[in-house]
Formats: sequence, C-alpha cells, structure tokens
Amino acid sequence: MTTSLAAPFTSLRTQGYTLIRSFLDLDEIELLRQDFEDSPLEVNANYSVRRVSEKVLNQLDAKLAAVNKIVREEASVDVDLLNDGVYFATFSEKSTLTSVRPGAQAFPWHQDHENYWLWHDTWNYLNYYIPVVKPVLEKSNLTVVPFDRLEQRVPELYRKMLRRGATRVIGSGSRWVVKDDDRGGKLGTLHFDLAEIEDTPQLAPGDLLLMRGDLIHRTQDSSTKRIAASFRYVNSKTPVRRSYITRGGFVKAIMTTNARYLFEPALDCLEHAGKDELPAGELDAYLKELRRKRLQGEAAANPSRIGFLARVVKDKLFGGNLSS
Ligand SMILES: O=C(O)CCC(=O)C(=O)O
Ligand SMILES: [Fe+2]
Repeated sequence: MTTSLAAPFTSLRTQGYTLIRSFLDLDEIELLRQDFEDSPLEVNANYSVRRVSEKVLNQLDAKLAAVNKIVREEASVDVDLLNDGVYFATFSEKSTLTSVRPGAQAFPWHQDHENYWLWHDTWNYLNYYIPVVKPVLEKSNLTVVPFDRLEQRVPELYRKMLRRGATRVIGSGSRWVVKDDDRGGKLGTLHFDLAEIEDTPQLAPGDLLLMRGDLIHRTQDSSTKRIAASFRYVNSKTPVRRSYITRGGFVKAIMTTNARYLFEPALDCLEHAGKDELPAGELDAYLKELRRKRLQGEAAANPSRIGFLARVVKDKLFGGNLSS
C-alpha cells in the first residue's frame, strides 16, 4: 500500500521504530513550546516531567491518529486511543532518580516502566516522540536499540525483551546487566556494549520518532537544553488488571509509589467498578476526568504515600483479587 507519509512503517515491526521528518509544522511546534511553558511540573518523583495540556492533546489527536491507521495496516501495531502526553527535558527542575547532576536529566538505557505497569501491552502501544526545542541537530537526541540488531547478537535475550517493559540496562565492568524492574532480579547479561548496535536518529524540531512501547532507548546526552513532547497511544480494548500494578519487586514498589498520582487512581477505578479487569478505555476516561478535577482543585494532586504503599503491601500479602 502507498502512503502519503513516506516512512517505512514495516520497520516499526522489525526494528521497533520509524522516522517521519517535519511531521509538525512551525505553528504546531510553537503551540507545544508555549504549552510546555504554561504546564506545571508533574508530581512524579521518578523524573522531572510536565504534562501536555488536554487542549493541545485534543488539537493534535487527529493528525497523530492518521498515522495510527497506516501503522495498523503495515506493522500490525494496533492503537486507537491517545492516553497522555508529556514533555521530557534534558534539564531537571527538581532532584529525581534520573538527575545526572544538579540541573541536568538524562535517562540511561531502559524500556519504559509506567506504561508497562498500567497497560502491560507494549506492542500495541506507541510513543510519538517529537523534539520541540532542539538547539543542536546532532546532540541530545534519543538513542535506540533496533530490535533486529539485538536479535542477531543475542536471540534469547531479544525474545525476553520483546513486548516487555520496565527494564534497565546497567554497565557492570565489561558486562551489561538487564535489570527486571517488574519482578526484580535480572533478565539477562550482555557481553558487549549496546553502543555497538545502537542508532541515534538526528532529530530537528517537529521530526517524529515513532516508537513501539517495548523499544530500548536512552537520552543521547544532556549537554544541550532540549525539550521533546511524547504522546502515548494505547489500544482501548487492552485489559488492565490490578495485579499489573501491585505485583512485583522492590524497585517497582518504590517507582509506583513515586508515581502514585497515576497508579492510585487506577486502583480506585478498578475498585469502583468492582472488577479485577477493565478495558484500557475505561481507565483512560477515569484518569482524564480525575485530571480535570485536580486542575480545578476538586481532587488532591497527589495521594498519600503511606496509603498507597499500604494497598500494595496488602495485595502482596493477601493477593489482589476482589474475590479473595
Ligand atoms: O527525552 C528523553 O531523553 C527520554 C525520553 C524517554 O525516555 C521516553 O520518551 O520514554
Ligand atoms: Fe523512556
């Protein structure tokens, strides 16, 4: 099939990402830059992040969703719902897990955590990553690991990382350890540096790096002040389960508590519905309504840390099913 957007979408299936140059026009880039300035910092203690406003999400949804349609046909990645959007900056506005030095932020090798714990399906999940402020073309990009190259080097580990999330790859002497932040422990060991197979598309403002949710990536460097918007699409029918949030290891308990503004409402939503499982679309609607209430001061911006931890510990001790 021919597309008006001349990008090889099949590479989303084989490599996990594709590139569309000049996807946004100058007005849209300016819209995002202004929205970043106007947005408050999110109450997320894992990293410094601001959220794209609902108004801007609604304005850009149709343009992004047109790409989803082609992706569904050419890459068998099926998403239909714009769940959220955030701004990632290479400068940190507070001290977090990802602060490399005061004022700087760089994300080391990882597969995203929070989306894995909310939705669990990282194949039918897209990250529309678009630089908004980008002073130097060859700096402060996003570096990725093409899945086909990973498969060639380490087929077994490739199979474990495909469709997964919540991992980090950490250097340890001459080896690299893949940490499983979902269950705890390690997923595998690499005896070569990922730099040997990495790719760093050089992005200008408005260029779109479209990534599947399971792609391994990191910040190239934080030597320039770059801001990128990242729009997240899910499949509205993906089932969400309480155990995806509360089950797992120590790192997960810490990280979900650090981002309890997101996970506590997900537990509430399942409990209000009286179900152990809900379609993603229902949770998405609940989260969006809550966001409106928070912005109007009708709901607390961040729930209590102890309260959230207590729910997680209770599930670990007694199991998370309503029936139990
Ligand atoms: O912008 C960055 O450097 C990191 C972005 C990232 O990790 C993401 O989009 O998931
Ligand atoms: Fe990420």
